[in-house]
Order: sequence, then structure tokens, then C-alpha cells
Amino acid sequence: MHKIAIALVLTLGSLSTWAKPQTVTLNLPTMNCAMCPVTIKKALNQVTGVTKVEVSFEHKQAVVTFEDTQTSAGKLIEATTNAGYPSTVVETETP
Ligand SMILES: [Cu+2]
Repeated sequence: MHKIAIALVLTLGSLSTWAKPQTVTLNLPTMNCAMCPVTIKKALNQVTGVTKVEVSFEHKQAVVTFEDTQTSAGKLIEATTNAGYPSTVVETETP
């Protein structure tokens, strides 16, 4: 029992160091009403590897956190474009 717990902690620990979470800010200039952020958030959350999405209608931007082993900024842009909102990357944060 004890050994299993230790093995699990080691596995989770090595996984989290292996997959690096990245945060990108996307410009979404075509947002034009209060429903847009809802649509965009839904589209981004459907992308594999995305762990957090915050959409600001006020700033016409989306802040997306994702695992860089599973997806990329290009895939996120593709997702918003497919939802009807072409986007561009504002900045990339590397912790
Ligand atoms: Cu809208």
C-alpha cells in the first residue's frame, strides 16, 4: 500500500516536470458582443492540452494555458478561427 503511494507520487512528479505548461495571450479583434467570449472559451476548451481559458470581452483578448507537449499556439489560433474569430498571439510567457 505504502509502496504504491510512493510510486504514484514519483509518476505524477516526473509527468509534471516533463510536460511544460505555457500561457499565451490571443488578440481577438472581431469580438463584438457579450456572447463572443462564451463561444471562444468553448472552442479553446475543446483543444486537447488546454488547461485554462480566460476570455476578456473588454480587452478583446483570451489568455490560454496549455501543455506544450499536447498543443501549440498555432492550434489555438486555428480553434478560434474555426469558431469564427481569427486571432493573433500577443505574447508568450515562459516561466
Ligand atoms: Cu458576439
